[in-house]
Amino acid sequence: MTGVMPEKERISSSKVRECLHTKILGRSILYFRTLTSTNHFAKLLAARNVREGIAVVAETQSRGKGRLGRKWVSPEGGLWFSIILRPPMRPRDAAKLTLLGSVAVAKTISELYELKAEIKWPNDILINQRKLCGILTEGEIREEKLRFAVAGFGLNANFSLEILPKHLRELATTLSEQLGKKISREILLCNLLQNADEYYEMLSDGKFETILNDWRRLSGFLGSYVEIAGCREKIEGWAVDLDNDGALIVRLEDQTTRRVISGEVTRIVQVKRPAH
Ligand code: BT5
Repeated sequence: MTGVMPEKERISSSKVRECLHTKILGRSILYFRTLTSTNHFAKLLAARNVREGIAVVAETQSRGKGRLGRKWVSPEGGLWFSIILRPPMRPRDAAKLTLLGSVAVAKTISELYELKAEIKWPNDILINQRKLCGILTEGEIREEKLRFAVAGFGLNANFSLEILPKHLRELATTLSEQLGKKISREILLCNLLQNADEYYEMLSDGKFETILNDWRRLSGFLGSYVEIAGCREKIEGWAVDLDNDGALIVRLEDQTTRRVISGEVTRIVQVKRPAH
């Protein structure tokens, strides 16, 4: 899937740098024509004690990863990148980084293109119920501390759905499909890093609540009736809120609530009935 794209259409990291005014994220941008996985590469780099904030971008990935060993299809024209982070947080708080990433993506998409992006907890960004972006946060734990984290973003930018395997065409969308034209991936990456950097600073300043409030405002998810498959059981109910750790609170039919820290949301039906 490589080698087809004309040079002028490739991502120019210098153009991204020119527009970037972040404190930490994107302080250095490493660009590759192709990698197996930007997350994989960023983790190798992070293990060598490089500074946080480095972004690793690849035009294509030959073995892009989703959660739980799933595959992320990464053709030319997408925006596939990972950021190395060293937040002084407990390993159990690392899910906050995914939440931070998803709210940064939703904010950026609505600001730049006026598209209504929804966040499907915990790591998907959808447009019209189709997946535009997925986030994969991985980390390394040492002596019960998070040594580093890598937040990987897979954002379907400029390619036709025809390129994707058949089973994904109904489930996925791309920005160029939504807008009927190609977008500048440099502007997208720059703005996304900018928004994520602001949220990252809030997180460092102990203002996770502000990020949560933006999530609540932007996600369009709360109030949905959801089915969540966890590793041990499947539950159904209304997604009512996120708690202060970013866990999802689900109200079941019998009015009891459950706190969900991970799982696969398999169905979302918007319901008019209030969840409380
Ligand atoms: C995710 O996993 O959504 C996380 C995806 C993260 C990808 C980025 S790309 C840069 C960085 N480097 C990596 O190697 N990974 C990260 P999950 O929630 O498990 O969803 C995976 C599922 O999404 C797959 O099983 C497919 O059904 C679907 N999928 C795969 N490729 C897709 C695509 N390009 N667009 C939409 N859906 C896709």
